[in-house]
Amino acid sequence: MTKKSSQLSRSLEAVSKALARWTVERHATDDPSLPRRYGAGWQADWVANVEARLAYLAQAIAVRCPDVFSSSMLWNRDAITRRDGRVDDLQASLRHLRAVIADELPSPVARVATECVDAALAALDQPHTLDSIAADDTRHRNVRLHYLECLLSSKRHEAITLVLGLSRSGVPVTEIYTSVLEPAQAEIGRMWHRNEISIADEHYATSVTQEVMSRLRANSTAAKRRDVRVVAAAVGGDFHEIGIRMVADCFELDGWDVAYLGANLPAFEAVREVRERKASLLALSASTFLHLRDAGELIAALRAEPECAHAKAIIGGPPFNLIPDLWHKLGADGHARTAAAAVELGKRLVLQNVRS
Ligand code: B12
Repeated sequence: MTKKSSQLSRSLEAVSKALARWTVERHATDDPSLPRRYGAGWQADWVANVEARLAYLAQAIAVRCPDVFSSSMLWNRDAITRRDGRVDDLQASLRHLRAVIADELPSPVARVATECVDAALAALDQPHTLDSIAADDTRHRNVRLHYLECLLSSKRHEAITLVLGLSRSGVPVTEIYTSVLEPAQAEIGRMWHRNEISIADEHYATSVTQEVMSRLRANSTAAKRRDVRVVAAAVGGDFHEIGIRMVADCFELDGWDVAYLGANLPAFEAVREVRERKASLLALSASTFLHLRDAGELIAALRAEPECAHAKAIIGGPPFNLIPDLWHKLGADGHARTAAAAVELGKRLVLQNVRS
């Protein structure tokens, strides 16, 4: 990510409302059946939808990664299909958006933006489904499916008892995080996205998982303390806290001195914390594509702070698990798929010359 790509991204964002309006006007002229098919108020809804797509496009431009926009549109297609919408309307809307961008924006931003839209249109021509991963991993498969069933049927006590039982049988917390809680939450996300469960169902599951984590953490003992500090947080604007909390817990269980600062941490605070705590590592989480630019800018701010010159920055979250080289585009020192793997990565980056 560069200063220029960040500026191009913001310049697109600054005019996104107008672009969305023009796109919908062109679409309505081209397809007079839209008001009849989508009903009263359709135009305002469509403008909001196109604006939301432009937010993802702005992120793809910031990190110079068309896959970010393609992935977001495939994800959008999945949601539309599950809500009885028509994928050909999405495709037509993207073609009109492309034409508006090409006609109305100056060439530096138009060039990168149309490249991303073309990549998304090509991706939408290919088949793609969001398959459940809940049954994939064979480790603790039955407990995982049972836990998920408890979350979906409001059996909070049973969920807690189940996981604490697994812990008592000797399974390490890090393994329970990776093989039970994380895939269950991912499946909750998939079902929510596909309109199979409500937002309230997701909130219920998330609160149970947070409680389970607190109980597990209280019952576990950390390894011998290492004299090495890590600051762990999710980027400003990102409200997802479970992933980064798991990362923080795993570092702590491994003996690191951890400052867990939760979700939605403003960039200047993150840099200040790394500096003042003399941390060797910043573990940063970004759970949606919408937070990539802020994450990249935070890492750039860390690099620009002379007193943090020694600190390494690692990053993770669902977007980085989907697009393998995304972490590199943001200027991070590394990425790991899971909290347990984050600790191994941290050790490699920071402890190579330090006795552990
Ligand atoms: C719960 C949830 C929420 C809750 C969060 C509440 C809370 N207190 O945390 C709320 C309701 C706030 C929420 C909101 C939104 N969400 Co949400 N959410 C989820 C959900 C279902 C579960 C998240 C979770 O707990 N995961 C479990 C953890 C353990 O997994 P994880 O985050 O992947 O973390 C692991 C690894 O990625 C890695 N890792 C994580 N961080 C780090 C950091 C480092 C340094 C390293 C090395 C590794 C690492 O280690 C972790 C443990 O192994 C996910 C689904 C999913 N697949 O995760 C969607 C999901 C992340 N949300 C999504 C979206 C789109 C949104 C919204 C934009 C929805 C909307 N339209 O409003 C908003 C954004 C709000 C905001 N500003 O942040 C999408 C993101 C899609 C994308 N690619 O952009 C997902 C994937 C759902 C989906 N399938 O569509 N969400």
